[in-house]
Amino acid sequence: MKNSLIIILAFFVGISVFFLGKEKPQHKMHFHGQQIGHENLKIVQPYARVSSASAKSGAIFFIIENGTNLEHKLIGATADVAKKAELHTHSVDGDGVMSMAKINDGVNIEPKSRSIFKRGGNHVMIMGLNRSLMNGDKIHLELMFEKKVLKLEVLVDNKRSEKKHDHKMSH
Ligand SMILES: [Cu+2]
Repeated sequence: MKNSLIIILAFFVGISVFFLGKEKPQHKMHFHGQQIGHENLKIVQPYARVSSASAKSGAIFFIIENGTNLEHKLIGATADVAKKAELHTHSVDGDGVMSMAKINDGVNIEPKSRSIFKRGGNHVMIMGLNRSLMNGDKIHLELMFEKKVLKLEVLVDNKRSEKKHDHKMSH
């Protein structure tokens, strides 16, 4: 009697271990318009780059995650270290020459999706820097969305490579 009880117990322990082991980790974040698990509008992985300590301009990159059920539109930015901050994108002309262009009509982020601002693509351009920026320096950035303003601190990170993004982006 005791033995069969132990066998039954062992059986149930075995079954639960089996099912626990099968449980896959939950990936709440997805790319390309798939579900995002949280319910906020937020900025992740921000960083800034300047070409040198004497540069008069720089660029800020980040990912906007719109976990809400509303469309959000980024329409402008300000930074404490610069006279002016603009939303920029890159375009390639007929000769394959890449140049920057100001985004005049904002950037829409669909509900439950994300928008990646990265090198060679969309970025916030900070112009007329009022001091020299070095690696590790802090920038106070305000991102103006139509429905709200997000404030964040961005570190200058000239050594950051874009590899992490490229890997996640590949499909
Ligand atoms: Cu630019």
